[in-house]
Amino acid sequence: MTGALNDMKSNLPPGQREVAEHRRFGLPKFANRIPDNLERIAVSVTGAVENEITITDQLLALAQVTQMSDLHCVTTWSARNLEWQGVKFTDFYQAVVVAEARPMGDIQYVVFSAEDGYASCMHIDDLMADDVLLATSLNDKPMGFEFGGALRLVAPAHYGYKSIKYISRIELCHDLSNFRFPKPYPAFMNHPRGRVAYEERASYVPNWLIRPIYRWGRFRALRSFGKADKRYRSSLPIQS
Ligand SMILES: Nc1nc2c(c(=O)[nH]1)N[C@H]1C(S)=C(S)[C@@H](COP(=O)(O)O)O[C@H]1N2
Ligand SMILES: [Mo]
Repeated sequence: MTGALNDMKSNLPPGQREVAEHRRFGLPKFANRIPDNLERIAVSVTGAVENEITITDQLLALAQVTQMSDLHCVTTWSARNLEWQGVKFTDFYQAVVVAEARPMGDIQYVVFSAEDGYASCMHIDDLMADDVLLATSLNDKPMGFEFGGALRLVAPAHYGYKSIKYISRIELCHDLSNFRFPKPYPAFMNHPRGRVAYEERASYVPNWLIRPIYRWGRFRALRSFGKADKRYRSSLPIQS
């Protein structure tokens, strides 16, 4: 009951609770993996394309947008009013992927890979939504290790696990036959679309069961990420 009241008061999607602070989060397996390159965009475009390409700074030549949006994690926390800067995925798709990589056949999904070993998939129609960004900064600062530099996806209508950080590869696909949610995590943790409005948190498992399991998983993940972040900060040269 309290949960339902909270949801109504804050207009959050079902099952979500607002967090005061947006912190780096994700799957514990990837918490300690620090990408070598957090500043320079270097992303390959592969899969069903005529011409494989690598994107670097040309992304910065596209129209830059600023967008305020919320981040809803499947583990039931939501961070609100995050201000991202970057380019719209549709602009990138038309200007770079279509023009230079030249997609082949009927593209249905895009599989993203990241520097830390994480991977995610998005339906192509969902990527064309106006609020999907390839972000380069958050609150006017480069995202860095904390929030997924050099490049991350921002897909506010989808659960956080679709907003992949530290992007290294964008693969165009006709179907999801080659995609598997990163091991050792079970396949049910992935939903092909993961839309918040339909509460597509996971596959096969009902939400009444997945919500409490994920709430518990959240604390485990927070511990892993808290430790990893501390280790990362202590490895940095001291700023004078
Ligand atoms: N590369 C990478 N991207 C990732 C993850 C990850 O572990 N690695 N975790 C995902 C999950 S589960 C969430 S909720 C969001 C968290 O984003 P944040 O670190 O900005 O809070 O990142 C998503 N993108
Ligand atoms: Mo998440």
